[in-house]
Amino acid sequence: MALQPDFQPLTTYQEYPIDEMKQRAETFYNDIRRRRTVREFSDRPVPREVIENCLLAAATAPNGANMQPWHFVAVSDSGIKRQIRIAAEEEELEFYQNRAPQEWLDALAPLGTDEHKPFLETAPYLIAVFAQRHGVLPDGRKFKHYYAIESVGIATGMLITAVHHAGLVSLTHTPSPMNFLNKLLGRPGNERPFLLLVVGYPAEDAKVPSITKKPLNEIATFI
Ligand code: IYR
Repeated sequence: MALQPDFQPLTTYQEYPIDEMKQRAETFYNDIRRRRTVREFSDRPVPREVIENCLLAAATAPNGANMQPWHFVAVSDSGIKRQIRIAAEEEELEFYQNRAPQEWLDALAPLGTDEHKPFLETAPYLIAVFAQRHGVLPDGRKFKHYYAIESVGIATGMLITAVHHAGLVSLTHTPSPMNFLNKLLGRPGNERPFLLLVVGYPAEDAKVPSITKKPLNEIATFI
């Protein structure tokens, strides 16, 4: 039997005067545009509470039929981080040496990436994001998750934003394939690794590639 709708007043919405709205939109843009993907991390520890609040923020994401088809594994254990590094570097070596077509390697060239992933051990937290392709009822029956990948993508974007807002940096890392994460982190077969978010402080001498973002008139059309 399907549940009946149960509504309550919208009490959390806040409207701002137009000038304040303009200011907020501009201020937010100017803050989020400072975010850079970082590949050189400090080993400085990060409070677990910060990670918890970032995950709670991510889990407020809009998602298909509110099934919240995600699971996050926050890894700070150095032994598990090492195992993740070893497994990821094995896949990455194969990727850079054999699997990646030249066109893909050419596209990555400006980023200067290679198969070495020391940040997987240096950074204080690795957050493995899993997408649940379907849900499982207590009796073991499966039920469909709608728009699972879109939902997890939105939640991950919000997680990245929350991490930035807290004053930390992140790296969206996608060792490919990354099914080793299920085994290492003990996640069930209905969960597919979506990405590994590396989180922490940047290394003091961290460098980032000189790249630019497309201008508004290329990314958007107003009609
Ligand atoms: N997973 C590899 C390759 C890689 C792919 C893309 I697309 C990037 O934007 C960056 C890297 C790696 O992590 O090196």
